[in-house]
Amino acid sequence: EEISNGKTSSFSNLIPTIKFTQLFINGQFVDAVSGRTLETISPRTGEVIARVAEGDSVDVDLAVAAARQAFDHGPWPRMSGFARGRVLSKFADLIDQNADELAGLESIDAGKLFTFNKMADIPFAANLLRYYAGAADKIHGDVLKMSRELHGYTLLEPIGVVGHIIPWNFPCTLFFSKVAPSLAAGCTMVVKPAEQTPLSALFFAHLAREAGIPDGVMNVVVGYGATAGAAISAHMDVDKVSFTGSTEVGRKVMQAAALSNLKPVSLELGGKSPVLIFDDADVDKAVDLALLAIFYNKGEVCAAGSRVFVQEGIYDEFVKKLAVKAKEWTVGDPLDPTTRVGPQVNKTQFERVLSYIEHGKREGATLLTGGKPAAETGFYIQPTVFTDVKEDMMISRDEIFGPVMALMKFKTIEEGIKYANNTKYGLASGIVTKSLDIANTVSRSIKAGVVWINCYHGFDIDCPFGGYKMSGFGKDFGMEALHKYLQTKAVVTPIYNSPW
Ligand code: TXE
Repeated sequence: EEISNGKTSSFSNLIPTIKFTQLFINGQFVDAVSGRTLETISPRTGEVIARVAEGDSVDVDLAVAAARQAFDHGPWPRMSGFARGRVLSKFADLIDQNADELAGLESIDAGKLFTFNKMADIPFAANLLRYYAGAADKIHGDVLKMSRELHGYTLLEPIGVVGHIIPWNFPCTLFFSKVAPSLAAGCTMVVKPAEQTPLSALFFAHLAREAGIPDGVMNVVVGYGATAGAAISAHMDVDKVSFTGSTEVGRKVMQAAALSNLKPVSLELGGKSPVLIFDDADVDKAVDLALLAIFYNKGEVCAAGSRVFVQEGIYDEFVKKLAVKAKEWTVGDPLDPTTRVGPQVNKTQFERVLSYIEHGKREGATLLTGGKPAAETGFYIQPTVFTDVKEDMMISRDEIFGPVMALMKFKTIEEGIKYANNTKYGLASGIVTKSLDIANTVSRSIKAGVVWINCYHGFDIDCPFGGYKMSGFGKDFGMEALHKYLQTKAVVTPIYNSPW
């Protein structure tokens, strides 16, 4: 059967051949036991680009068994941290060497910008591996100050078999934000990429094998959430689940963990992050920042600055300039280096975002720019800005996960803080001001896992990222992420020959 990869594009030379479409279990690419496949569809064209093996609970069982064997009896948790680090460094080099192919896969599968991805996401993934490679031989416990004649120390041991459940908006970065620290810790794992974007994860499986990661250590099972994903979170032999996705599914993952073996979970969930722009801000810079906050990665970012609050003194000027500058965010083929906004990941998300836009209109918000699909084919939406948004409107409460900004006005600092915190979420936030007093006060008052002052999307490898409130708990990135995959064992022995 003919599979179109949208090769009609003028950038078709950037489209890679798809080499890996099977599950990766115990070091081998294999079909699903059921023999079933699922279609992965290009958001650029709406066409099927590949059929990929569709794993379910039976395949998860096989992958968990392989990971269990590799953890209990294999070399990975037993080798020195230094030796594991060397393998991770090699894995990182292989990612760099395959940057073009990986960026191409991410463009056709997830609609991500080729040029940006090659310059940012792919090197970031490689550097995540290098960061944790450097940490792998520095994992150690403490010597304890015991109050009696006892000698005590702690060991930090790998937690065991980890299940990683990954969404489709950053298939590469989020894969390595979880896989890299857990590999460094000495864990083994089953990774389930999102069913919408399985291609890069399978390519990573191939590179892991090339790098020398032993069989069974890193298994990749493609499949749907309700089958493969649910099987991971309910599995009696999975020791920890790290999940990124919707708040709704996060709740299910935690429930499944509680009802099975009480495995610890970490959840990185949705957001409705505020950007507060104060009267003393440079308006042009503030406009650019607000546009980046919401339109970066077509608004499919958990940390997107989707609620923008502008203080009344500069509000009118801000809105005027925003309407002009929003047009600089050109929508188009993600393979085209001049494109700034690619297509939404799939038809479901495309329709969901459009239905929120309709809600916004019906609820009485004013459409400043955008508001419609941006092309005949593919899942493109015009960057959209609503003004006159009220706090109780759906477009200011729900995570839309698309290029839709809700703009509001505020008077005092206290009012700004109150608006910013009026959400069930608490993932990220931004402040634009020249005043150190305002920056300090507001950053301590906002209930969110990160506050970006005079910048937005300031992610970095050493900077812990994760939510407050219903945006979840547990951090990705930084040394905190490594500790999610370790557990502490206390070892105690008497100094003198006493039974206690
Ligand atoms: O997410 P899901 P969806 C938000 C965003 C988006 C909405 C819906 O608002 O519009 O969620 O997206 C797996 N047990 N975010 O439906 O379903 C699924 O297969 C175990 C924010 O795509 O949460 C995929 O691998 N796993 C977010 C992963 O969960 C299950 C990124 C995420 O998919 C499962 C994505 C189950 N019962 C969406 N059901 C962020 N925080 O960045 C699904 N999955």
